[in-house]
Amino acid sequence: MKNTDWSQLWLAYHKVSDDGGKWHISFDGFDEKNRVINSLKNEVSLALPKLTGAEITDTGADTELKVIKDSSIAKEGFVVKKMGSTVTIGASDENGALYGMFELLRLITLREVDADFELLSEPDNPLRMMNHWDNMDGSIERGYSGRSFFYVNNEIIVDDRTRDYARFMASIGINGIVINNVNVKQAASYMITDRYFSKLRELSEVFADYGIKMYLSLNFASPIEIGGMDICDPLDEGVISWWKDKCKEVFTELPELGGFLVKADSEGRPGPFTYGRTQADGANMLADIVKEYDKLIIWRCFVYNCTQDWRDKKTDRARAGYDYFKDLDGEYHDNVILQIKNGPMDFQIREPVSPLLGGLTKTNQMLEVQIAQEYTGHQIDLCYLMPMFKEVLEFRTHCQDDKDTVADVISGKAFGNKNCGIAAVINTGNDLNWTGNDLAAANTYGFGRLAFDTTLSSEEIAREWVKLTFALSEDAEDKLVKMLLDSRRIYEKYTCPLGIGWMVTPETHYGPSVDGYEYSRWGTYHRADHLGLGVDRSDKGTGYAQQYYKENAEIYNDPKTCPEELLLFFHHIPYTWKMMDGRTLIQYIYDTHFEGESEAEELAAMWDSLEKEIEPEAFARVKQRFDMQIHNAREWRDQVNSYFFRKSGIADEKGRDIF
Ligand code: GCV
Repeated sequence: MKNTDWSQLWLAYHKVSDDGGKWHISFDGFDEKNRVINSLKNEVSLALPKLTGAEITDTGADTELKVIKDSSIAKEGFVVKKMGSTVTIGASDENGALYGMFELLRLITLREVDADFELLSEPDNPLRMMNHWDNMDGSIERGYSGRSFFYVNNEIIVDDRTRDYARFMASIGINGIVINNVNVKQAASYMITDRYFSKLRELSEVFADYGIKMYLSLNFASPIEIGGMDICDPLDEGVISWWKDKCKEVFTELPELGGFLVKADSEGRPGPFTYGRTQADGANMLADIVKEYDKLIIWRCFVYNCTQDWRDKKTDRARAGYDYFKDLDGEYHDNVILQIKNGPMDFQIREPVSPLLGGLTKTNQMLEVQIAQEYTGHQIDLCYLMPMFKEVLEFRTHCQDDKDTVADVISGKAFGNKNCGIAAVINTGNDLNWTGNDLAAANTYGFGRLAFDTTLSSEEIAREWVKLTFALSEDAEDKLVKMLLDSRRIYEKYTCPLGIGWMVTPETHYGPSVDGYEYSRWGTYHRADHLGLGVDRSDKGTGYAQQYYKENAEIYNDPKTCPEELLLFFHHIPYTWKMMDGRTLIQYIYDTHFEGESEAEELAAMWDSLEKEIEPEAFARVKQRFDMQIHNAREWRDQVNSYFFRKSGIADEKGRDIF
């Protein structure tokens, strides 16, 4: 049966059989009145009849479903077991029980419940969060799927859609949601005042029903903006006392709130630097105050001077995070978590892993990725991001001999931290299908699944999502999974080669503008001249490569050992440089851009071939996006190739037209 309810994403529960029979549900050790257990009951009562025609009954059941408290299972983990006509979900807490139920429903949808089985799953990351960049006027910074569903005209909305959203998030194991943009401006500064408390409480309770803690982004200058003070110096007694009173008020009014996320001293946002204080001074001041309420301060490391002049060849934005934060390692208090973007720059299609991850060894760390496709195609172009996230998670930092991957660091396995995990800038909005491009929901789903279980492969996640969302023949399913898996590589081919990044239209961040440079008239990101391109970040250049532990620093420092996909991130390379396969760099650029464009056309053709199996409206929505993607890919191909042809004066060996 085709999926026709796009508002339900992977919880559409399309029918898989008609022989569900009668189910009886019992609870042992869990309070049936608990809000999360209540959500569990609601979900199973909604899903089972839809999936299998099953009836929930008190007597004469064919299947016994037992939800049992089992303290041997890790926090938020679960066991799902089927033996004959008895299905058991074991968990040590309510979240685990809810996740176990979603797992069971997933297995039923995937038709994996015929034989007896036992499955144990315990979350790899303690915190699994979504960050919304929603503004209170209803716009979304870097949002590509409509307006905000949290805010309209500076008012907070809590409705059925909010509840559905909470269900989706719980179904993939998300346990924390930051509901407002890290750029906290105008009305959003008043979120921590009684203007919004009652609506915020309502919202936080919807989340709490699904085991999710709500968080707010905080304006560091709140003492000035809403408190009428002249300063927000984190070491000033008056400022500290203002925050104490404010936090008391906030956590009394919003007991379910998990804490605050802070962007300070970056892109015009206020912060401790104004007063000659460190990032640790700022974070610790707030953390000490919220500690009494058992809350967290999540402090972003995306701190850099956006107006720096790149004509100075030593200046390097990539260095900033490490330069500002590394020396303060060990100074951050226990309830501070540093949130670190996956790369040192800004969510480009290819960047090295941030050297801060694992570079810090005495500090709670959280990885920040972006599923909103700011630089990766705006949810117009297909770009399934799990392969990128897997690379980041599996990266060996060499912070110690073993247990040194990014996954080890952020899960707490490396250094024993409890306050740590992973967050994604989310890609949802008020569009019916939530993510603009229906296929972009694979990233929403995938992020949650991967955050919970970092060992899942990109393909396993893609296949699950396809099966849960569509009802396709095996052949069509294989095609769609392949499209997803190939999409990041294709996008990379027709856009920025070899880790150079950007070359994108400033401000909008969609479409090519090879020399496009944000914030100033000086410099380019690629630093191309008539001989070559790329940024020398070796010890002879900006020295960025030396921010890594020795093993990685040595590899990155030398263009001959540097992984080729990052060559131009780390080195300024002549156009005539021989790549590993013998091609010159310039030929590689030409070839990949021609290939990327034609592979984007192949993706579109593959989608066309699925027409008979996909419900017409969804088919048309996605088809329209592929048309736009092809147009975009052509523009990238032509602009990048002609730019470097003119710059280098070297013709394409294959004699193709370069416009
Ligand atoms: C929320 C990039 C984006 C900004 C974003 C910023 C951040 O610079 O373009 O829109 O601001 O990252 O992560 O804070």
